[in-house]
Amino acid sequence: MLSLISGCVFLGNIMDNKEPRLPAGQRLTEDWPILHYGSIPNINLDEWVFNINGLVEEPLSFTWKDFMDMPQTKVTSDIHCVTTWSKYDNEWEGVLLKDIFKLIQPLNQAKHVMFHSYGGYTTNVPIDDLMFDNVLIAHSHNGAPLAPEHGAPARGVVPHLYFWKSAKWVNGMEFISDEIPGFWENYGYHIYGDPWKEERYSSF
Ligand SMILES: Nc1nc2c(c(=O)[nH]1)N[C@H]1C(S)=C(S)[C@@H](COP(=O)(O)O)O[C@H]1N2
Ligand SMILES: [Mo]
Repeated sequence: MLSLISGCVFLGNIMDNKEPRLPAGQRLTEDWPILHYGSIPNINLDEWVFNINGLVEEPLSFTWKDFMDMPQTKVTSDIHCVTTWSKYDNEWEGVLLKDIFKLIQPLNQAKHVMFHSYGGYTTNVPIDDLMFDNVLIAHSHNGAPLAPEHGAPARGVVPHLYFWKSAKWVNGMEFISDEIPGFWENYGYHIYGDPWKEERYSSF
């Protein structure tokens, strides 16, 4: 009798989940693979700068001190990489894009952002996707500063899209009107990249 009751509760929980935690075509990994094109840039914190420009009222640049003086937030999310590995429960710390948006005024025609990185990497994300509560520019992962190979001193983190949208060694956001492809998007990755829809590669 007791086991029947707990069985019912368990079933109820499963049915409350709209989707499984692991998206289709992904497998879980415990370690953290390192993936990037090109070499790891050497970035001096004294020279680090984050530039916000393009279709905004006033361009803005942060130094490392400006960035660390902004409200700091910790958020936990899962990573889903297009190469099929996923990693659960990553605690990121840094500045929410929501908080950055309080300091800037995108022009009406601005609909997308191109993230730019030291080394030349780029990736495009719609502005609306940056307003989620867990999208940030992170400097730490699971309580430790990011390692150089994972994007130190700071990287974008856009957890609801495949991980190529999370630019390592990030140094700016350019506001643009059109959905212009970034680096991997130009090489055939999907323009948007929703792991729940398996938007891995573009169809054209
Ligand atoms: N600057 C930069 N950022 C990047 C990349 C890159 O080549 N350069 N690769 C992307 C891809 S394809 C993935 S899967 C993740 C990998 O991040 P990780 O090495 O920390 O796991 O970084 C993304 N951000
Ligand atoms: Mo990737």
